[in-house]
Amino acid sequence: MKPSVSRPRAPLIAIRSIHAAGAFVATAGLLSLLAPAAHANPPVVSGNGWTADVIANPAFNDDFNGTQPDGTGVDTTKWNYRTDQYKSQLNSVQTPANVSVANGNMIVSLLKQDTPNVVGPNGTIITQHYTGGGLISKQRFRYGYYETSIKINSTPGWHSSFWLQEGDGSNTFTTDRRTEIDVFEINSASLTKIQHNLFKWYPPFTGSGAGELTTNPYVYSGFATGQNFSTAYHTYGVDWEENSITFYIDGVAVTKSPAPIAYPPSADTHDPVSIWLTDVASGSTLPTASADQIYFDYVRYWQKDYYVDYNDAGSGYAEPVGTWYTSSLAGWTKDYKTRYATCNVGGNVATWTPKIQNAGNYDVYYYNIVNANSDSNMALAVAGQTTMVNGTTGTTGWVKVTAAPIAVPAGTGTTVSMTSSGSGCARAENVKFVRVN
Ligand SMILES: [Ca+2]
Ligand SMILES: [Ca+2]
Repeated sequence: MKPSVSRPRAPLIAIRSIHAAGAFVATAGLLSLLAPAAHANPPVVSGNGWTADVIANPAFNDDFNGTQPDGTGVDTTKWNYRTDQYKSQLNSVQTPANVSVANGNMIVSLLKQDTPNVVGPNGTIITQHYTGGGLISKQRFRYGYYETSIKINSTPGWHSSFWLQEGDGSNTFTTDRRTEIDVFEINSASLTKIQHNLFKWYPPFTGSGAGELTTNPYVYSGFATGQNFSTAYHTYGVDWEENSITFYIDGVAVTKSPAPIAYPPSADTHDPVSIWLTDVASGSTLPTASADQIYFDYVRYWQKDYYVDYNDAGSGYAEPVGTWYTSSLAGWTKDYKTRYATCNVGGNVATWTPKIQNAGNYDVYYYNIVNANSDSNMALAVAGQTTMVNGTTGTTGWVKVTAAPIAVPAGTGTTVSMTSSGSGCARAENVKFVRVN
């Protein structure tokens, strides 16, 4: 259950206005438009773990201050470039040359510029007449609060977006993508309209758009904000929790009622996703200007809870003792299965070790896969406490294995260890550390 949501705090950050001024006073003289957008921290809900230390320490951050002494240069340790050339509805080729960093902004240039010899529909060779671009984070993330501040381009024909999906930018429609969260999409032919989406993708990917389920969890277009998003910076955010999603504009929740959107892991894969900051020529309206630009002031991701799922490569899950197999029993998220050790053998061990960014007090949960032949007496040990869990009764789901919140240091010093009893099949899937205070 989620406590009732209070409005997120929106303190003004001094450095934010400096960047905005630096970017635009010199180039456009639009001083009257430079009032900095409110900088919204993660949505503060009393007691839900968004503590001051977590808010002060984003898990991912780029202020776009450059890698060079003059403040230019994309930090390619953090980012891949979007470089796709064609898909349905895509009218531009994306190039690294269109992406730059200057004056505290990441800038995507949108150009009327021919690219010949592009492989188009059904293998035909076409010429694309526009170029766009964007950045895709090399790191992937899951639950938490994501936010960027953007001044949208003003001329029609372009599709700007801050979105979350698997992929490295070379192909928008990768075959291993599943979860897509569009924090916003703006078609610059309609600069007062904004769209938010959750999409679920599943194989087979036989063509552009194929594989998308017809019933998407959430698509909403056209928030009537009464403002033109291209005239000033605005912040766009999403709070992705295990069971829900809330979208924000300028720190205000804008999710269509009822909010937040129910989005449980039983309904989708909830795969870790990369952050995409992109602008491309797309749709039926072709660009009318020969050049335009979009400005991204910063992007941040805050994390308060930690999940160690065996499906996530490098998550910290291990099977140090015994022989383990993949089970046909469903797991924590849709479509993924679980693990089990040789049945009726005691002493099999699975471990989960999160990489904790911020020391604090956490509740720890084990995902219990209930089945008639599961282990009836698994020992879940963490931080000197051991809790016995029965896998034969009740409902598959989270079981708290800490009587009270435990103090967890930063780093990888805290491990949850599960040991089989010898009665039934011990099962392993996921453990979570939920920040309490
Ligand atoms: Ca900046
Ligand atoms: Ca899993």
